[in-house]
Amino acid sequence: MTPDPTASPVPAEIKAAVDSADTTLHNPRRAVIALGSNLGNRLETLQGAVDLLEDTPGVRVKAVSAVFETDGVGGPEGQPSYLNAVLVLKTTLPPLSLLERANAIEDAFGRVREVRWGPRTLDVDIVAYEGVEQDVPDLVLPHPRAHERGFVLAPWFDAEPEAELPGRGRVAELLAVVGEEGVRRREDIALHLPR
Ligand code: PH2
Ligand code: MG
Ligand code: MG
Repeated sequence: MTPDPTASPVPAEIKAAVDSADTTLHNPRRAVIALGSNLGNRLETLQGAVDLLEDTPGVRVKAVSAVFETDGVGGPEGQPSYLNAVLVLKTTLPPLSLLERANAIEDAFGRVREVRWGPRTLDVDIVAYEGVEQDVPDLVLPHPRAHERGFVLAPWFDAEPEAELPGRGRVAELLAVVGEEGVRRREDIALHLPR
């Protein structure tokens, strides 16, 4: 069927309403995810999270950092050390849909929500989503503590040396300020991109 050239275009306000009701975006956006685990088989869990993210419709994992062994920051004294890594994604999911998926992946690995900053099988945090800066109850973007956490900045710098944290500046500079104490790159283990 050929389009009727005399048909009226969709009014802008209707278009806007349809777009905001849609759960997907048309252009993929760049998102940065931090993974952390300090209970159970930490490496297997992190790889499982990478695989489940890649299996998500509307998500492609574009880059995976090296794995870092890191001392626990905050939380109970003497909690076991973490494995941390950072992923760069392209996604057509809007931020809150990506967050829902991140939470579902944590649940799939038996995450129990108890002590704040306490030990966990899996933590999947959205560190940044394009240049978005927002402060809404469920999701603050960028992650409000990313700029001061070596366990996020060191793997992010590894995955994306030129990266910028929206509103905070270059990851390389933030990492130089924070330093790498308590953050050790593990040369003996690695995560891989699915397929
Ligand atoms: N996550 C926390 C609290 N403390 N410490 C390290 N080393 N790595 C983490 O991923 C981490 C933490 C809360 O999300
Ligand atoms: Mg976290
Ligand atoms: Mg979290």
